This record gives sequence, structure tokens and C-alpha cells, in this order.
Amino acid sequence: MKKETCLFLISAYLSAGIWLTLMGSPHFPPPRPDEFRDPYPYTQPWPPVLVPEGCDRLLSRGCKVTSSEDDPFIGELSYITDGVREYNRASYVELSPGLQWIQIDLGEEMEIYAICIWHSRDLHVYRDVVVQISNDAEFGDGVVTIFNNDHDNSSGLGKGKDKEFISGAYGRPFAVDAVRGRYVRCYSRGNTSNLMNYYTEVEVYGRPIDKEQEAAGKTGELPLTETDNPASPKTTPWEILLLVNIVVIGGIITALRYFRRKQRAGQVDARAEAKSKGG
Ligand SMILES: [Ca+2]
Repeated sequence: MKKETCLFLISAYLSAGIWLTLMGSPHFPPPRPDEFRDPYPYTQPWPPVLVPEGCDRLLSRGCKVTSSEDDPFIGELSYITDGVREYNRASYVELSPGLQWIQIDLGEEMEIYAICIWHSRDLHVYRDVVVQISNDAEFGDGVVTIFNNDHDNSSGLGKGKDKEFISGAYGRPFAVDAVRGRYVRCYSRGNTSNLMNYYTEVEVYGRPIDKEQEAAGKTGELPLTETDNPASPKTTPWEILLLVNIVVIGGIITALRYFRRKQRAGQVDARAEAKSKGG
């Protein structure tokens, strides 16, 4: 290959890289119009879901997670139920482009009152978010859909009327009306920034089913309480390191400029002195 061709290819590759980094890839579809968008701001936590007293137990911690992709692009599926909601390089899972799902096995049938998803800290709008509950691990029958914002059925799971939402540092809670099931499945099909599917944590709240109490007919209305859905944006060590670097490098540059200016001023003074002596 000629040297010119080689240089052209390298510069084209670098230019495309810079363009994609700055502008985003042109083939990523833009966000849908406002009527499809939940206006809730991403700058504050979502309001907590109200659930009956005793139904706010975290059921999903440490539960087994499976996925449409056995070996995720980045991370381990176990990260999704490890209790770490803060997004950092070591805490998130990245699934390949296209429609992907993750599935939590609660171990046995539970009564579910809330599900909360933390995708990644970056501000993305995820496509075709569908959240389902079932007792069938294959989601063939007895499937209850909790949330579906696939407005044109592009993922083939049925048309959904729910709105898109901006996913950021705060988990997105979904209220569930005492749906019973052992498995929770969450779908997505890329996002507005790239084609990948990110997950940092998914939590399922509710209560175990007391079969004995049910047989004795002891059920009834329970007072409402709040699920635990705190905010989770924290500064990571990487960000602290970056800040320290910026401050140190900035300090060095400022000091160098100061000494350079002082040196130049000294030179000018010396020249002026020499000139006046000569004159
Ligand atoms: Ca996690």
C-alpha cells in the first residue's frame, strides 16, 4: 500500500472517531417527541412507590440472574443483584446491541409490589423497556407485563402505552400491584447514546407468600409504607483522581506561565537598561 493511501486511511479513521465521540453516531435514532416522554426530571430521585406495610422487603438481593446473553460484553450478571447501585467501571454490566433481557430468579413464587432499575449513570433514554413477571422461566405463559414503552411493537412483545424516561443516576421504580411470580424479566433495546444495554442493579420488593395464613383466610387491607429508593450518585475514585490531576496540571501550567512572564519582564528590563546606558 502506498504511503499516501496509508496516511489517508489513518486520518479518515481518526476523524471518524473524533466525529462519533463529539456528535454521536448518526444512525442512533433521536429521542421520540415529548408526548412519548415522561416529563419527570432526571436531576432528582423518583418518588418512592407506596406499598402495604410488610410488603417492602427486598427480595432480589443475591438472587441468580440469567440473560439473553450468557457472557455479557462487560461485567458479570451477578452484579445486577449484588447491592451496588453506584455506577462505576467495576459495577456495571453491558449487554450487546439489539433487544436483550436480564432475568432474576427469586427462588420461589413471591408477591411483588415494586421493581427498581438502575441502568447506568449516563443520561440515556432506553428503547423498548419492558418489565414482566412470570412463574415460567421461559416466559411462555402466565406473563404479567408491568411496564412497556415499546409504542410501535418494534421488539415484538406487544404495543406498550408507557412513556420513555431519562435514565440517570437515580433508579427508576415501577409500582407493581401485588403480582405473584418467581421470575422478573427486564428488556431493553439500546439507548439514545449507543446501541448497548447497561445494568448496574435491579431490585424487586414485596413479600414471601404465607400459604398457611392464606389457607386460614387471614388476608386484608394493610396500611401503606414506602419502599427504600434512595438516591445513589456518589463520586467514584476515578473522578477524584481526574479532579486531582486537573488541579495539579493546572497549577503547574499556571506556575510555569508566571515564571516565564517574570523571566521575560526581567529580559525587557535588562534590554531597556542596556539601551539607556548605550544612549
Ligand atoms: Ca450492582
